[in-house]
Amino acid sequence: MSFETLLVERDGAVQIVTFNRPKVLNALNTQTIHELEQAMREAAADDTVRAIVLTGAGEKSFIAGADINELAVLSPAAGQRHGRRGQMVFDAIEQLGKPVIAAVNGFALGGGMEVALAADLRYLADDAAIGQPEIRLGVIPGAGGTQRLTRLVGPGRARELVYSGRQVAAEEALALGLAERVVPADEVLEAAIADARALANGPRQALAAAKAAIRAATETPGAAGVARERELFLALFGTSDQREGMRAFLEKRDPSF
Ligand code: CO8
Repeated sequence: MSFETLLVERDGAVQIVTFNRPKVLNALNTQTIHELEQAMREAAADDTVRAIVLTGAGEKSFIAGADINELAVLSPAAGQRHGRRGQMVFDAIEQLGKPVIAAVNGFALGGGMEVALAADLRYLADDAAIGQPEIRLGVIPGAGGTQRLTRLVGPGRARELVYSGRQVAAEEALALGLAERVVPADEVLEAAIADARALANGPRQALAAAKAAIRAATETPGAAGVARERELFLALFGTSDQREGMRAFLEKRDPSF
């Protein structure tokens, strides 16, 4: 399917999804959320897609948040629907059984930071700025931000960031655990694609299980998380990934997944 607010391209087994409204710094409107939902559904269903990279069009911004022109005029009921939809779509990114890397090429603010938080890994351009400025608009992060941010950086830091609404520069984001890599701005997309390619060549079932197990650790307290890990771990025995991975080790060769 073709989209108006997203650009969806392929690099082998890597799907590259570019938020494409550069005139408004790729702000998310209702159409973008609908299209993202569709793009994630298609990526989930397509076995030839093994990893996904999310990025923003232009050099200035990943996503500067929800489209404030639209948000400002939403009725309370429409606002609730929009927020719920955003939550569902970002949950779908987090729950996709394939690795997702956010190549954050500039501003990732509000709903834009929430998209990045829903990805597995965040690679930030060295001039990127990430933040949850909603408090300054009289609201709070409404698409998973309070939950995912708290899980990533802990409640104290999450409070400081959400209460202040300040922008965090790339190096600080790295130190806080909000970013996995900081890369020169003109290399961030290529770095994300290169690592996504490596993941795409990895063991599909084991990566999906690792993603689900780590999510269980952040979402499920104590014993239930350990039980979920055990379930996912045991379910890998007998899969082609497990058989090939262990056979290759014993045969002293590289695995072919
Ligand atoms: N919505 C609509 N338009 C925007 C947005 C936005 N979020 N951000 C930037 N734009 C527009 C500007 O209005 C401007 O348009 P124009 O050229 O017509 O005046 C154009 O993009 C360029 O922006 P600036 O001139 O402002 O560029 P600067 O470099 O001066 O500043 C900033 C860049 C700092 C990013 C600034 O644009 C800014 O502060 N933007 C708003 C950031 C923000 O507050 N984001 C949070 C929005 S609220 C939110 O995301 C809640 C999410 C709720 C869940 C959503 C589920 C989908």
